[in-house]
Amino acid sequence: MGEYLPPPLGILELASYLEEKAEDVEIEVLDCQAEQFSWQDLENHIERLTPDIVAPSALATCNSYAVANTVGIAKKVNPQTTTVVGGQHFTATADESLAAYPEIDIIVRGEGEQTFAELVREFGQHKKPALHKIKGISFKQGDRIFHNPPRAFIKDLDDLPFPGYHLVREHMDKYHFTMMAGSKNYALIEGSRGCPHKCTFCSQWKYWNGQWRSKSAKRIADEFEYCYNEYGSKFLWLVDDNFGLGKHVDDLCDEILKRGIADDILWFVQARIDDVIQHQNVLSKMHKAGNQWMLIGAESGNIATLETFNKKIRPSDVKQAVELLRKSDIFAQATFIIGERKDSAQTIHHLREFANHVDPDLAIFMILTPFPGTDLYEEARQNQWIEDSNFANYDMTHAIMPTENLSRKQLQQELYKCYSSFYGSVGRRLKGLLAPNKMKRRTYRYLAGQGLLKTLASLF
Ligand code: B12
Repeated sequence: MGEYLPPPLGILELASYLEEKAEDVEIEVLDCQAEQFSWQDLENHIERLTPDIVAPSALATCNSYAVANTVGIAKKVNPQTTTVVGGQHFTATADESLAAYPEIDIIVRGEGEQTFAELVREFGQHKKPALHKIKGISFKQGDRIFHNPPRAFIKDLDDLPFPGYHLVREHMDKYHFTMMAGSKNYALIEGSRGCPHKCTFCSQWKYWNGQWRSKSAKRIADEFEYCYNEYGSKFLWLVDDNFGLGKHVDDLCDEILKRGIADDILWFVQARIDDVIQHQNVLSKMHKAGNQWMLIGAESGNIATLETFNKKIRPSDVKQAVELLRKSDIFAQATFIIGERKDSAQTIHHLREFANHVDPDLAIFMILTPFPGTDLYEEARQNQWIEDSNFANYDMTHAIMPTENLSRKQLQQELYKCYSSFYGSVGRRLKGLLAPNKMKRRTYRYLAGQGLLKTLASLF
């Protein structure tokens, strides 16, 4: 993805909720990436700040050791500091993580806002906090690990305060995503949580219990406008797993257009291919309202593989969706997955042909990764398919498991071949550099200087 610095949205949402619901709490959001902190800088900072609670963001499984290291540093500075972690990885591995990392005191499982606020209030009010009564946490007491009952989800996401961007105000000008938006200020906006579909490789739907909850169109547009006016954010990335594309998107576009900011912003969404087809009428309005980039999950051109993934689309839908996006001048990024158990050199060769046939503006090839929390993880563990248990490599670029026909090394080589087949084509590169769509021209110019293939070759 090249050069980027994203704002830490998850932790900013927790922070603004705390500000609203837990009085007398002093909050500092420390963005270590924006500060370019070393581990030593972090240690010095924690020493100066003397926090009662340290709660790092996690985002993805591949960051789990960095999270453990962060709370380890907090404990080293002061063993009395309470350390709290959360997010998908630690929710899915609550038992193992508490056992493996003595430096983690408490895990907030699932949706964080209410649980974390209640926890912080409890610590503020009582010398001996009554952890057993707080729903949604797992914790250690002595040698025993406790898992309290889960907490119900927030009913209406419009009740959440805006993310606490003011807590990282000094960094707002630094957040950027060069490949996607050049030097435009970059902000993340959450329109909805969860997804009703149940793709076997995805760790999100189980985490959000197969439910999809959305903020209202007005509320999402308010956040767009706020980030634009207050921080000059012109590249707005909607983090929704599944943007939906139904009537609420039509309404959202009306709201954005009404506010007169559409021509000056660029926004990005992830959507399902069947929704692109079903709601194709909304695409041109989306483009008019500033949506210039959409990510769609194609995953495979093989019907059996799509069924194994429980993806519920047909290969022919992929081509149709890309064409619809192209017609609306929305830059189409498609993802493809290799490494399904039955994959062989031949099936992946077919996938490459499929990707070339579908011809999205940008293709991302990923290796099937058994993220904790997925059915795939359980299946892979039971069958002892997992050969790499270093979570730092769980980034969909490293091969973690072999297939029935390919070793991990061969799979890694196949990933390289996928990129080199798609981007090695001189015709595609030229078409990209001269494309009528300005996003495409910029992306291909950027990619040309990235040495992507060299990096991928270094993985095997
Ligand atoms: C935006 C985004 C990015 C941005 C970064 C954004 C950032 N720094 O904040 C970019 C593009 C850079 C990115 C990169 C990657 N990403 Co990403 N990303 C997302 C996305 C779309 C949104 C994240 C978000 O802000 N969500 C909204 C917030 C509010 O939700 P949340 O983080 O889950 O937090 C809530 C709770 O989980 C909980 N919580 C979370 N953390 C904590 C911590 C504490 C202490 C507490 C109490 C509670 C708590 O409370 C919060 C409020 O309820 C998610 C999918 C998704 N919709 O969440 C994928 C996702 C997190 N990414 C994923 C992956 C795999 C990656 C990459 C590895 C991809 C790659 N190959 O490079 C890299 C990893 C980079 C890195 N080392 O961190 C996967 C992770 C899967 C997994 N289990 O590991 C996800 C889930 C996508 C998916 N469907 O598979 N990503």
